Amino acid sequence: MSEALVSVSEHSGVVRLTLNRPKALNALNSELLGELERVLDDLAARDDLRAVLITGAGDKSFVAGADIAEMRDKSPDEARDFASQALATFKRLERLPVPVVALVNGFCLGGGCELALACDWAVASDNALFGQPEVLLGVIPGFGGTQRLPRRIGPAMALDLITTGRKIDAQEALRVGLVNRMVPQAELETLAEELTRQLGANGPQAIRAAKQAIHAGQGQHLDSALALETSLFALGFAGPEQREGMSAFLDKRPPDFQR
Ligand code: CO8
Repeated sequence: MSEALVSVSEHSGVVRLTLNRPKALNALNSELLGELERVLDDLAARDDLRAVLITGAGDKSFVAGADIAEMRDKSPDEARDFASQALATFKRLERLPVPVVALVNGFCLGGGCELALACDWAVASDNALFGQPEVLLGVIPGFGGTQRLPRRIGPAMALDLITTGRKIDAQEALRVGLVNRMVPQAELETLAEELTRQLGANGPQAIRAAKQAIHAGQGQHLDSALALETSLFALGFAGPEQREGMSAFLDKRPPDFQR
């Protein structure tokens, strides 16, 4: 049997997805995207899911882009279908009700950068390299880059990266807000374990509500977004999680949130 293109492991409800085509630097082809889509559908149906971490196999690359060999001979209609498949898959990731974190461990280019942008946030090893080099191939980003990149780092910086196709290192990615944290490559695994521990231990309903409030609120007027926060905040007092969290504080013990 051939090896899975998306490997899945799990600890305390925190699922780690590893994109597994290291010989092609984990480039995204339609087979891998199809597998990712199926895995995400399974995850979306779970109410015990706490968080998702997504990374690339090997120590050289997160994802080096969409698969150029698969794309080269496509007609416009086939190119549209390929882009639509990726956009739909990334939407599934974005719409998971739990935090999704990209663990960027090397090349994060083109469709790889667009995948990281569909995650809630990204952390990177110091060898990571980011860019949208599509113009060097005679196309524009087609997996969401022209829309999610300016929303994350501002239109001027997005235009700089997309029109020059230049690559930036993890330090610059940190400075412009493309990644939240950067660690030496040897410490990325420790950071992943720390994130797994934190996201697996904190109040699961509170974490889901926080993601819902932030995502839904972005597209709203501040007044209605604040009203949404108030509703979700109050709803938190309807379940056992708030009582456990506050009782644990007052009892001077760690909280034990039921899964
Ligand atoms: N697609 C297919 N294969 C790839 C890709 C890719 N994106 N990137 C690397 N590979 C393969 C190489 O062909 C090579 O294969 P082989 O060993 O069989 O020759 C193997 O991975 C290793 O790559 P290199 O030998 O090139 O490794 P280096 O360390 O010398 O270089 C780089 C690493 C700098 C990452 C280099 O491989 C590179 O520049 N890759 C392409 C990066 C790129 O341009 N990415 C953007 C792709 S376009 C895109 O993502 C647009 C999405 C929108 C699509 C719209 C839908 C139609």
